[in-house]
Amino acid sequence: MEQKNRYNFKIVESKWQNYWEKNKSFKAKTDKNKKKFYCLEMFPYPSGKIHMGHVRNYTIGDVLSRYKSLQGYNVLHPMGWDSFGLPAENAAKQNNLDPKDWTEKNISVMKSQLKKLGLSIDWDREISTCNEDYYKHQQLFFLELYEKGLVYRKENFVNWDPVDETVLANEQVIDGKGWRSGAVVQRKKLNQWFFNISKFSDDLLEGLNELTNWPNKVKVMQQNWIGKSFGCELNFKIEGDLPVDEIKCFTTRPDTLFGFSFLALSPDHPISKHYENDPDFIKFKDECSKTGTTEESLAMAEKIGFKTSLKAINPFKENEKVPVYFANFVLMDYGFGAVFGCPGHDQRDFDFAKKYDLNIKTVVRPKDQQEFEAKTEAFPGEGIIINSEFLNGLKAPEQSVVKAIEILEERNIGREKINFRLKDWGVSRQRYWGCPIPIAYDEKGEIKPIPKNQLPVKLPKNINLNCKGNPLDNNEAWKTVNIDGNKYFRETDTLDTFVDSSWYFLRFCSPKNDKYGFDLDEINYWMPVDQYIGGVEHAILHLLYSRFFMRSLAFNNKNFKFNEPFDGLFTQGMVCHQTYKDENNNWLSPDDVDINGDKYYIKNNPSLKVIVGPSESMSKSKKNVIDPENIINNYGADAVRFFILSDSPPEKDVQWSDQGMLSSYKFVQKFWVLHRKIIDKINIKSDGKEDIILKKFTNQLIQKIDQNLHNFNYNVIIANMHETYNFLIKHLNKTLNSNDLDECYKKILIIFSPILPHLISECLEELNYAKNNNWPLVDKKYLENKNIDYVIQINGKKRSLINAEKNLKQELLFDLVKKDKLLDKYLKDLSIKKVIFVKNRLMNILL
Ligand code: ANZ
Repeated sequence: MEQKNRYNFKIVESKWQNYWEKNKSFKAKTDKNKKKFYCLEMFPYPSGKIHMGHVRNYTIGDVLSRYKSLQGYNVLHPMGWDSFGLPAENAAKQNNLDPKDWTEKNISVMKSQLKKLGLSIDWDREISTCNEDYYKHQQLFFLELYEKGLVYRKENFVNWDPVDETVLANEQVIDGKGWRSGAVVQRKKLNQWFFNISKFSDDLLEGLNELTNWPNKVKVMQQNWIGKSFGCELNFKIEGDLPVDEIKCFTTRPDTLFGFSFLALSPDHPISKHYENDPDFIKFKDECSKTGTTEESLAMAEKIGFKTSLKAINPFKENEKVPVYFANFVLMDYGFGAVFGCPGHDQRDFDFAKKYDLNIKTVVRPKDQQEFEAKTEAFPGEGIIINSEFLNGLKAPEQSVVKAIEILEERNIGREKINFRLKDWGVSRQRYWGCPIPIAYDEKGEIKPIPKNQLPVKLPKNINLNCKGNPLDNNEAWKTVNIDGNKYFRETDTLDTFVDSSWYFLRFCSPKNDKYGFDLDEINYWMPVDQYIGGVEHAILHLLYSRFFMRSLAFNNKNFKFNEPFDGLFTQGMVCHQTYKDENNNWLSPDDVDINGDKYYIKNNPSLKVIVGPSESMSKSKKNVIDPENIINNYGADAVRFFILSDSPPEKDVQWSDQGMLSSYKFVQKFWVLHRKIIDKINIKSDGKEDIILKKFTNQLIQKIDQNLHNFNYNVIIANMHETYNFLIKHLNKTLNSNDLDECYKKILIIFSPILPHLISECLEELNYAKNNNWPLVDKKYLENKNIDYVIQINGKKRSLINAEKNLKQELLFDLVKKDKLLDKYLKDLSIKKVIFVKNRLMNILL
């Protein structure tokens, strides 16, 4: 790194960081007559340090924000902290700290790291969700939603860790066991708070059509999550010794009713009441509670059932009666918690029928097989209906489903129904480090919302986290609350942190508004977010919750006019790195590995081999991480920004490479050397003829960079920058007009400034141009290219390129050939036998 003395990036970068800081350059302007651009990136969790994923995400957003602001937009480019959540609580537990102290320390480290990257963030708008002045507004929203009937409480199953006596999130259940205690997780019913997101299922689905600036894959994922199913509800007549006449099922395949062989109920179906004292049923329910609560875990688990004394009658064949079971694969919160089993055409039903020796009847055959029987597995595919009387011969499912529903409706047994997979959003978390739910209960357990003038409900300080269960539940003093002179008990659950991040983009528009979560004028100006840049891991929940939150605020509120929070969405790829292990199968960090040619060994220990694994997205657990701060300190923020954008399109994964990082660093250094040369040239003050070539190059470059910025082809911009360097270094020997050079070079610097903000600020300052902040316009007259490159071959081999006017005649091109220095040595002494000329393409000279 002996080149450092050429260009000391450390000094330059900190100088510009200080300058921006002092001059508040990135403060969002609120002159509302100007067009605005709201750029939002990931809302970071303050885990301690920034990672390369952050570097990539914020660099992409920063380039865009700087570009828009040079184009004259009022740009809002804020940053905040998604600072509630389990890691803080766990870290605090382990190290005997206060979660707030831990969180704030992390925030200050990460903030200083982000500043080093030179991001154009309006730090005056910084927010942190664990601050009272953020969550008090959220508590008010909660109460408003409660008044609107969009929040309710109901009993629901949770993953319960019986050893830690705590509720586990789905991702904390590993192979059916608690991640900390290792205890087998149970299903337990708890009273929980829910947001009524399913009320908006159709609207959330329809709304996707408006989102033309969202990647299609994300819309498809949302669509699948919302899961609209077309089918019907069906009443089955029941016989038996219990007071049950009918059971209602939801089905998407009423056309398979002739294959009906059992009816299955969720173990929590109301009918289970009749069995609650039956020891065998209790045993069965116990078994069921050992599988998790997620749909995937239910689908994977072995199918088990409990046979009732009831029989269900097939509505299409009244003399056919089939057994009724409770079965573990039926969910209580989908449809009606009851399924009619058709083993021939549904795999779960097939597995169940095999286990309990039930009938398997085939009622659909593949189009190309006349004789068919579902013997070894279910056949859920398309085909032709068979063995089904009046449905025979219909195309399944498109004709047969409609026909079956028609008949069921005629006979008054069922009716068309649309169902959504989307479930209401359970927001209760039994944890300390979250936003307290602003609710209390009286002695009888009746709900009493905390009066709005008693908000915020603050988290208590100095609490013992090392107790079993929820620390808030153990804090008697905090739990009791006086409302209107009466004693109540606080809700001790806190809100899911996804609630915190469902409206942060509104808060950024007026982060200091004390009266309410946002100021209407401000959101009317800034919202919706013009460009959101995030990881694809948020494609479903976070985006859906935010879309719901907007709808819930707009519900019964004429003043709130937004349904969609994010107009444009861009999902970036991951940052990946090779993985390393030692011979004992332990992960190794890249810092522990020495590389010599193609040999990898443990640092300073050539005798200890390293096993190189595939490149995977950087993760702490595999230790394949590169610390951005070290890299910034070694190579400078500009080089890091340049590298992280260089290799792949932003939507694809990028491979970390030390080599790539080094060459980005070299580019920055090289550019500085070039800059010095250009300054010298400009200072010579020569006024030769107009430099058309340079002007053309510059204007075409502006156009290309505009397009590439617009299309998120940031990696192509890096290639454009390399081209520009190569062009300028050659062209500099030819230029004589210092005015043209000055003018064009300034434009080039401005359009490079979003990528290399520190270096370019320094270059512009030398030209007394640092305060200029206008994006250059393309001068169209230089765009039209009248010249083309002619390929000149000697005996069929390409020996030169001649740039000349289009439609040149053979003789004129030949004159240029004779003057071309590269061709001199071939043409000097030899005689020309033949010249082949292809108009506007090439000239081949045979000697
Ligand atoms: C009979 C049938 C026959 C079904 C067949 C499928 C295939 P989607 O598309 O996801 O909406 N189902 C209904 N309620 C259920 C519940 N509470 N728990 C588990 N499964 C339930 O799925 C609809 C299908 O899922 C329904 O159609 C029902 O099984 C099942 F050849 O009815 B089907």
